[in-house]
Amino acid sequence: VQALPYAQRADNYTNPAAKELLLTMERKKSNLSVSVDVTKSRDFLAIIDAVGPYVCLIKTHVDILEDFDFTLIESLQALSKKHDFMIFEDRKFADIGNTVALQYSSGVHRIASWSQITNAHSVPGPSIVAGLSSVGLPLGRGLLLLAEMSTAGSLAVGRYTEETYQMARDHRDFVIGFIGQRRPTGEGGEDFLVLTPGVGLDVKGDGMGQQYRTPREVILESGCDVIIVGRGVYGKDYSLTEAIAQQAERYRDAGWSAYLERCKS
Ligand code: UP6
Repeated sequence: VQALPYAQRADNYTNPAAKELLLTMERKKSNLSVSVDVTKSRDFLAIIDAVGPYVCLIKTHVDILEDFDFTLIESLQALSKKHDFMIFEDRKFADIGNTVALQYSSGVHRIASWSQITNAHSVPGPSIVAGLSSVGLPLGRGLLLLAEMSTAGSLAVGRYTEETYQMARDHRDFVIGFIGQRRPTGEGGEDFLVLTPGVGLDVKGDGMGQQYRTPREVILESGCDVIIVGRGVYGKDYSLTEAIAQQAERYRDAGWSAYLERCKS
């Protein structure tokens, strides 16, 4: 699977969000997702407008925004049209089916109404997929399961990770892949998307448990599909939009050249 071009893999999915992501990656020649973890709407939109040309996917944590209101979602959707990227709310659901269905559909954020892709921890077992699927599947949304984490000492290893892969195989209509650090082994030939956070070109960690690997390690050596980069792209001064755009371009180029090399192998 990993040697195939992204666009060709779109046919391996019935889920519309998975197909659209793979086709967007090919169209934009980008396997970069920027994670926009800032607290002010103004910075949030400025960063997205700056990195938009270089990304296939914008990853959000809308619960971080201190001035969130729903009109922000309209602005985000306008930028998604302008720059041709998809939207992934990194909500990391982790509760019983009934509760996650409510958290996904309702509340202040109404995530299911705008986020084409979201994710969940597998810790509650398959009922979390059933709960989220009851809301997301009719809307054509896709779910990623957290199979592994980038943090030092993560408990998502070994049997937990393997059982997470199995949960995904049992729900291929809605579960389109994983947040993880490598392509699953022991696959039954299924195609899954692997989106990988903990990516940085300049530093190895953040002093709070985060661990960074390079785009080349992630895409070429570990067979993952999308690099997710946050602070490596926008640093600490969000007003430097030109520098932010340049960093996004640098990560886009690093991710894409690793992918082209992988297609040759
Ligand atoms: N994230 C990780 N590691 C995981 C799962 N998710 O870092 O295993 C998310 C974080 C953050 C982003 O919640 O939004 O990816 C990484 O940001 P950074 O590049 O600034 O470290």
